[in-house]
Amino acid sequence: PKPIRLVDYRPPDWLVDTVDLDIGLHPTATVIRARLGMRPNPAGREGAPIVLDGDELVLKSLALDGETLAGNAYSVTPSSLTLLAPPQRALTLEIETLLDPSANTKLMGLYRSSGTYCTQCEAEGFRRITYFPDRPDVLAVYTTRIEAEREEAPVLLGNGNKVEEGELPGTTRHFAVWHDPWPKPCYLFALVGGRLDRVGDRFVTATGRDVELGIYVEPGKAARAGYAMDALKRSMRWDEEAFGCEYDLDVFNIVAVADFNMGAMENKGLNIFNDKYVLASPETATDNDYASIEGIIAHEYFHNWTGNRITCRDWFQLCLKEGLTVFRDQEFSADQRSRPVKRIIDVRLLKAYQFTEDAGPLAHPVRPATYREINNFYTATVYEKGAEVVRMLKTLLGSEGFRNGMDLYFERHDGQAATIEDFLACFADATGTDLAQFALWYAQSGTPQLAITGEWNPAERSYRLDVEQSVPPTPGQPDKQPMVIPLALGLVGPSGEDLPLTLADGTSPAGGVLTVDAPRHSFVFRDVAERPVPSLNRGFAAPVRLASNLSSDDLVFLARHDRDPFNRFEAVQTLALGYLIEATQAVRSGRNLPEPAALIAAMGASLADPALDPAFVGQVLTVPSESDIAREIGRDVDPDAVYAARATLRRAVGTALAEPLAGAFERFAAPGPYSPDAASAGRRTLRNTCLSLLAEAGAGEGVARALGLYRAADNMTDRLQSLMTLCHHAPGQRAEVLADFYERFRDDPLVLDKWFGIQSQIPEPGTLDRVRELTGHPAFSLRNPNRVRALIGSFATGNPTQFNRADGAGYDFLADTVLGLDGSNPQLAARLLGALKSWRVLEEGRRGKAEAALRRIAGTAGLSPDVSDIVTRSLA
Ligand code: HT7
Ligand code: ZN
Repeated sequence: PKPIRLVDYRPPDWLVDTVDLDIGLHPTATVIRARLGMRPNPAGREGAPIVLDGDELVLKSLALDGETLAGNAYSVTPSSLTLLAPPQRALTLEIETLLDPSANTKLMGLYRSSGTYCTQCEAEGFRRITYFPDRPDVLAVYTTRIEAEREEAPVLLGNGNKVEEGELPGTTRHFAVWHDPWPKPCYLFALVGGRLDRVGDRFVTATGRDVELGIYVEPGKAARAGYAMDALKRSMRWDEEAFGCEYDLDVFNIVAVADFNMGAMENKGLNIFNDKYVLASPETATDNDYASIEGIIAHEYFHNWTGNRITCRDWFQLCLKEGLTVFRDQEFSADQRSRPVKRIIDVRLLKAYQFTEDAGPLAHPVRPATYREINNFYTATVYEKGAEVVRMLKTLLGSEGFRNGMDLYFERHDGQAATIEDFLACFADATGTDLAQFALWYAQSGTPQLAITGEWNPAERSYRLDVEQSVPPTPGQPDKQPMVIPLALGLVGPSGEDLPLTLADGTSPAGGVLTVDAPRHSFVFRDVAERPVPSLNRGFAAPVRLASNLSSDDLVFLARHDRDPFNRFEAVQTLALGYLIEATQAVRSGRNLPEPAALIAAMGASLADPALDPAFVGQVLTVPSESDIAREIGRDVDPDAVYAARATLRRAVGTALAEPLAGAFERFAAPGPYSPDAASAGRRTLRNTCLSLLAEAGAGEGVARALGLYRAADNMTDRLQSLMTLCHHAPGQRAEVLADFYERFRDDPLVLDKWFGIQSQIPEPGTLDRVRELTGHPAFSLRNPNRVRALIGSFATGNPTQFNRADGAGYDFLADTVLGLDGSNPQLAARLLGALKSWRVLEEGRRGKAEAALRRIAGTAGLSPDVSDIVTRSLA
């Protein structure tokens, strides 16, 4: 297909004001009758035909203002229905289509998940239900009548409020009618029909509106929806308090389904979720699962204002709703939990996924200028970097300026389909700030680099910071302009206190934030009597790569004294990365590995500091991942050498700190029954991190302790972490504990996913064979995306040595899987293929094998647009 370009945007020629749907659910022959109230768009082309999108539809009938249309009045292609010469006035179009939801394996449009009828319309799934102008700038009011066998689908749900329901006399069928008063684009349409259990609650909004809340799950699973409901109510209250956003319908429903391509979907008043992000009990969900549920429930709920009430003009503006809503969910979780730890976790993810994407062939701007397949742009760049851009706006404008800009955005654009320009104009107008250069964050891809040199001048009692910025070339963007980068910093004095920041002209940077907007700056601070250590990019205020002249001693100092917790953590990570890069080189050249004494001392100091939050210490003790190290090395990467260096460091830490690690493991044992709160989860993170280091080092009875923890565990966090530790460091015990785990949870799909995932991540030569064998396990299915991601996705992204086997067998396996999956679920296939995006950083031998696997895919006939787009860009 031809690329779609942002510059070619044209308003729609025809608008749809009302959509009345009458849907007769049937497993293989669902009938959709759509009545569209349409009119010519004054902003469109005069006399234009009506062109509607369609995909895999069977057209049964078509009528205009009640009259069946003659065959020569319209034309149908596999992707469109065109009324060639419609009257240029308001009109009603009636379209009848026929679908087979059971055959819909793409999980887009109307499909069945474990027998439940459900829909997924973002981005372009509504055209798989009926012919429609499937673009987000066509907003309509929907009324949906759903009819089904009562036995098969006693629960019938739609967008908005339920206005009618009843039986069909003399039949076994029943119906419900839902009306959504808020105009919306068709990607927010949803319906559900099935045999589901319900957990109910209510919420009274700030202005006293009573909202009925429902979470619908597979029969027998209602007891596991309590945490999601609690998270929902907390989200609703938080959005009122933090952003003044109140819910606007009488009902808010969530439905959990087992087969879902992504995490969840924010359909108006009827969110549909991957059940992984709804269902939780102490025995089946880890602390991370609980945190994800809280974050995703909040994210989808927050879309009600940022995405639904104000939507996107076109799909290039995806970050308008996604980046902003990720920022909002991150802030929510930071308020519910530890803010510093939440920031550390978010930055780890940002670096792992977005920095990697930005450094490879799939790099694209936060707002892309062109795409071939929009499904491939639900990326870490659009979501996570998009959120960082919003965070920078807040840093630059201050809390009050940011809130004023948001208030103006809600006021000015409610009910509209907006653009990034509209969004930025609200902040510019609310604060009187020129944001023209800042807007480059949306247009230029690549992670900016800051090179910073600091020098203290004792004679002049001044401190100078020389700052240079550059943005690396990325696909289609060889040359870049300088960005606006908020540089949050402090100068930490010898006794650990922040020195006053006074620039040479006597002013102080507001909030300790310097604005870097030119290729080079020199900032001189005066009245600096003693040599400070600069704490740079505090809180990771800007998503940049930083190189500075800080010494190892400076980093150790910051790790102990910086009042910014993020930078205390980051100082240890920087020390660790420096060591790991050197150690990787030493492994490759057969030299002795360096001594990580300073790093171990810094980690030991954190472990010994009773004032620190255990969750924070757990993060400090978590050394950078193999992928982090590979990304920092950036070229000619040998994943085996990276693994060896990292394992050596972990062994050194486990050996040197055996006593305090074992002490912390004992000290932070749970005082009572399991609770998913952040403080309790933090204690478990720390204990399990200690355990894993001890087991790696063969010290402090790590393996015996892990076995004890596995057997006694009353919760999934401890059970899974100890299982992983045993699988990695106690091969003798592996078979027994894996079998035990399987027997305990064989009937629980979400937990079985964890069992598949753990095995695929064992860093041993036998793992690929094991993964292949597991694809033949009776519980494995290519039809369930969670299962595919658990086994094959975790192998490709969570097992660097085995996926990147020197013989290329890991790449071949992935290529076979992608090709095997492409026909049934192209979206999932394309996502899996993303695991090969960093192939160019590999050493020559592996690089050649990865390229061969990509070329084999590229040379296969009949690829989906999804896979074809990823493979083409990966090889470009
Ligand atoms: N807005 C939702 C995106 C989504 C999606 C996109 C393409 C294909 C399937 C999908 N399911 C959900 C989710 C979100 O970001 O909130
Ligand atoms: Zn979203």
